[in-house]
Amino acid sequence: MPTFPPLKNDLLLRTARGETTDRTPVWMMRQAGRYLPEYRAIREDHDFFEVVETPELAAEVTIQPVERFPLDGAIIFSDIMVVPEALGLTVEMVSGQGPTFPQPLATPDDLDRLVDPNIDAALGHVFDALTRTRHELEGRVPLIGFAGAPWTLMAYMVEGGGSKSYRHARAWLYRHPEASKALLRRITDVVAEYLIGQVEAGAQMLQVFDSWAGLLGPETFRTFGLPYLEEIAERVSAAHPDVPLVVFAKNVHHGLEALAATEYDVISLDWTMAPEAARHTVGDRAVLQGNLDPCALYAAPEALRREVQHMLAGFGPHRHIANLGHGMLPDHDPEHARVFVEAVHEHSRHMRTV
Ligand code: 1CP
Repeated sequence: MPTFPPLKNDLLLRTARGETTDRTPVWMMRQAGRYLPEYRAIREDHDFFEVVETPELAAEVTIQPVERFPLDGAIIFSDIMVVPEALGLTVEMVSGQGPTFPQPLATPDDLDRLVDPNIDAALGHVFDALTRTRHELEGRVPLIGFAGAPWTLMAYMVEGGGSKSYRHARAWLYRHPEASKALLRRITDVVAEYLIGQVEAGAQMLQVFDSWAGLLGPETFRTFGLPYLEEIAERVSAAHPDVPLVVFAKNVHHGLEALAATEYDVISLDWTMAPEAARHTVGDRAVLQGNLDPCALYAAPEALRREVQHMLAGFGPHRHIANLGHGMLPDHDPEHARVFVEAVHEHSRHMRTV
């Protein structure tokens, strides 16, 4: 493994490991990206995948929010779609629409179009971006790596892009259960190896995004979601037991207890979940992350500060990483992101003194 500058702020990692700290760490999902003018300036000259595939640009964009706000983590600038690409599918980033697959998986026969990738060849650009970013961060904050969860990636690969209901992908689970499992298995193998490679390239914490897990029912989640999430955590923690693992299974109210029994150290909650109830369900088996409604960032600063205070009170001072309940939105005002981050600093210190 390469050697890197020593970490000056390890609040995020210590909290993820369950240690008590004198302030709640904070970062924001999708903290780099379109709401930042400095990101849009780079995108004027470079298309999305060019930024992702050029380590200098990816590092610059990853660090932009860290330069601007007192954050406790940096998440590598990339996308969950790099894994379907590595598996041989073409992904286009259509402006205003997000990722699009010109030839999605229509029938089980299409699984023959997938390739078994050489991870270093297919995803080496992400590893290079991580190594470069880790150096350029100079130990300011830990670097977070990530991947999409198997079900969420399958949803895009079958549907062909973003969708409200992902009905084609969900239809597969009932019409082609064995082919669905074969697909999920192939994605799982790549994601596990990819995440292990990310640690070896410099990632200090890893998050698995199951953004569309909430479209599954309790039983379909237990069959097509959870086992693959579990296996990823087992394989990554066997290789790197000290690297905290975070799972974000959006809207999976029914699955918190099962997630708490896995190797994930941190469970990231969306804003529809009550922190007190989640704490009651998971007990001390996991650290919680989240979960301010991203739309609270549209509120006036005073109202936003009250929302942050209320959220922090719900989680309590320990075993909590402050974050949003989902990602930043492209029309968010960066100054309101600042209010969010600074309010976490202020109120979480205050909570420990009263
Ligand atoms: O034009 C642009 O600049 C593209 C916008 C954009 C950005 C900035 C996309 C397209 N992806 C990203 C970066 C990205 N994606 C990051 C790194 C930035 C950071 O967090 O700071 C991360 C972690 C992701 C992860 C991601 N991509 C997820 C999981 C998290 C979530 O939001 O649920 C998902 C579902 C995607 C797919 C995706 N990529 C891009 C868009 C617009 C979407 C969503 C499409 C949809 O609504 O289905």
